Amino acid sequence: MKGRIIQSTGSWYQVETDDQKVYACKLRGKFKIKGIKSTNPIAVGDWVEFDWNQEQSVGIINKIHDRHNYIIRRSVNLSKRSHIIASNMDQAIIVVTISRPRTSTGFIDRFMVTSEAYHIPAVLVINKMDLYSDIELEQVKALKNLYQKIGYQCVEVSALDGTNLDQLKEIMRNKVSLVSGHSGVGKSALINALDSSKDIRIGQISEVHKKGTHTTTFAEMHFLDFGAHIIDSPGIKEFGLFDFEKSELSHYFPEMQSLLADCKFNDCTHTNEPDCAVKPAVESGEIAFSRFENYLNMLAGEEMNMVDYSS
Ligand SMILES: Nc1nc2c(ncn2[C@@H]2O[C@H](COP(=O)(O)OP(=O)(O)OP(=O)(O)O)[C@@H](O)[C@H]2O)c(=O)[nH]1
Ligand SMILES: [Mg+2]
Ligand SMILES: [Zn+2]
Repeated sequence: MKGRIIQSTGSWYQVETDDQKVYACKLRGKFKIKGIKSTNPIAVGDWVEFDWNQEQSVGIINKIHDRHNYIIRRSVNLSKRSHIIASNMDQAIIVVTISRPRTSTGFIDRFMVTSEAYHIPAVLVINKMDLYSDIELEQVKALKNLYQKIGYQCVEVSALDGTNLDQLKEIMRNKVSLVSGHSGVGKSALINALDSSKDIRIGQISEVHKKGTHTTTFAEMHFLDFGAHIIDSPGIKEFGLFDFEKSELSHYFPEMQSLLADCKFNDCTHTNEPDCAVKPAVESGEIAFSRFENYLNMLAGEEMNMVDYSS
């Protein structure tokens, strides 16, 4: 039988077949996947083959299919092991909020750059539209204009009152979407709102720090009744970058990429080089200053190597 891993807890895996039936499975013996030193040999999103034992109600996974793409979180400790968060997704949805908690453009841009690097389309979802002040609504507008102009799909939603959830459903239908973002932005609440039969545990926003409390602790794929797969994942604080060449980074900023041919040097980093085409575009406002600033921060190389998309 063939199915897709929707959850893994220790040595047990929940495998969903094409008819949305779920089977509890274990791994046959030791599994090693070449090239990846990960703490989990099988991740949410993986397609596997398994034998079903009717009497014992247990499946044995005997084959894992090649991954189309995957996201790795490198462990911060000394062992060079990493954890695969999810694999085989069609798009990555970043859920952000203006307040409670606040999401910075630095965080958004790291997410967008990583998605670009591995050709996973990214969608920006601005949640909690029900609670913003007039000033915050202006910020929503600015954020939406900024990312739409670059070419990203943006949706303003509210899990609480249902605003624009139909629009989000259209974006998600017939696809596998990874949902990511800070703790407390409402990733799990959105899933519950998109499909009323779902009852995923949601957390509180701490009154002191206005932040989430890390309620979701492992990735899990859910099938939603309008025909979509969504991978809920634990909130992340920082989104580090993969290793890249300095002259390569601007390739992952679509609005810069179209100008690169006009820079004098083809390895231009758009910092101190003469006859650069990107810098004048920042000065004229054609490229948003926040994008360029975040580009420079990434170039300076802080907080790298925490999360990695690969294909
Ligand atoms: N006002 C308002 N509150 C919301 C909305 N969506 C979620 N919340 C609240 O935000 C809090 C956190 O929601 P969760 O769904 O647990 O957030 P999460 O992103 O899954 O957080 P982690 O699992 O910790 O990563 C809960 O108290 C929700 O009720 C919304 O659209 N409007
Ligand atoms: Mg959650
Ligand atoms: Zn340049």
